[in-house]
Amino acid sequence: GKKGFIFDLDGVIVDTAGFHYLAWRNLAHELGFEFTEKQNERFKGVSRVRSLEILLEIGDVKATQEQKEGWLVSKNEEYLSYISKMTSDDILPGVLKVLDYLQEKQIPMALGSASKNAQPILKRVGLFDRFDSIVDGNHVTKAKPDPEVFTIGADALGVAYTDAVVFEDSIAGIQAANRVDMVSIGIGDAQVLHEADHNFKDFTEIDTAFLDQLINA
Ligand code: B16
Ligand code: MG
Repeated sequence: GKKGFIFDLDGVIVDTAGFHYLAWRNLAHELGFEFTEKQNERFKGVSRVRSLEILLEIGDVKATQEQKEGWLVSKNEEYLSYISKMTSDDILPGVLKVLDYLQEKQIPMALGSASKNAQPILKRVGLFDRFDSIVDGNHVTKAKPDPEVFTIGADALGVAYTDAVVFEDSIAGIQAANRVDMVSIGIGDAQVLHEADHNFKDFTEIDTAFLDQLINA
């Protein structure tokens, strides 16, 4: 059937994973513990609320609901201050070429992100108008590895789940795509994302021959 392509945002289209990490690490320091980049792997693709729970587990911090809500707000404010400085230069290498090629081939495209900040980020980097559908943290009730964010996207594009191709940088996101038999493409460390159907370090490694192969499969 007709193929549709679905892109995760953080770590796939833009390099905001580093901003999330900085903001969570600063909160950890405030609470008196260390938070490493390796530990941050588990935060990718995970909702803001769940991320805080994991962070507090790591630091063995007990907190009231009120404290947690305050930290969620201050973390997001710090994150928003980082993304307010983003420009189209923050689009990850190779991404525009792939989007251009798929657009030229008239392939429907959706965004499938856990982030509640997806829309302002897309606007800042000038990609808001490039997607036929934008599904983000404001639209889903179940977080990755639940496939909801991708199934809503495929439904919006009018393609069967088995005809959807998903680009993801997180373990949870790859698992979400695999659960409904979408074609999963891991962007990043192939060892971390070994459950993906295909792996690439970044979009510069993806050529038009590979895209044609996906389109015509
Ligand atoms: P926000 P993605 C995810 O975006 C990030 O990978 C994850 O680290 C973050 O906690 C989550 O969005 C929520 O983001 O705090 O902006 O709502 O990778 O699914 O595009
Ligand atoms: Mg991501």
